[in-house]
Amino acid sequence: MEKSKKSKKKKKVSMKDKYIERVEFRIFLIALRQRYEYFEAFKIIDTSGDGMIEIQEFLAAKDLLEKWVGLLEDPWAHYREIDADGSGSITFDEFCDWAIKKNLDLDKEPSDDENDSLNEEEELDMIMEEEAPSIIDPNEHHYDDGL
Ligand SMILES: [Ca+2]
Ligand SMILES: [Ca+2]
Repeated sequence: MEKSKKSKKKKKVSMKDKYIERVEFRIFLIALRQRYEYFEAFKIIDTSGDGMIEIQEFLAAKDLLEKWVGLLEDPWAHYREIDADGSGSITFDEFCDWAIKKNLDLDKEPSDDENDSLNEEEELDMIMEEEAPSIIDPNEHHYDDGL
């Protein structure tokens, strides 16, 4: 029986690339989390659930919005500002653009729970610690004779 030497093609990835991947993944997680929080906020304001915030919904959510961004002296002006394309309704993308511009901090939500000990950074670190071994370990080659 002849064993032909198969030339195994293994992806060579330098540690440097791995590191960049890790950093990018982290940024991705932060962005994803932020967008998720904005989406949750958007859903609360969009009471009709049609994926758009109309002026009535915006005005009804004024108190909530003021918790996030401070006093809205002229809600109509803010509404027009968020409705960037002037369509008369606010889409999630428009809401996101505005929220990012305002650096909306949704952690200001009413919660008297002062002792949630983990901040966002620490939570993400924990996620990364769990993910890291399988992503990073260069000695792991489980893909030998697959395919
Ligand atoms: Ca709506
Ligand atoms: Ca619009």
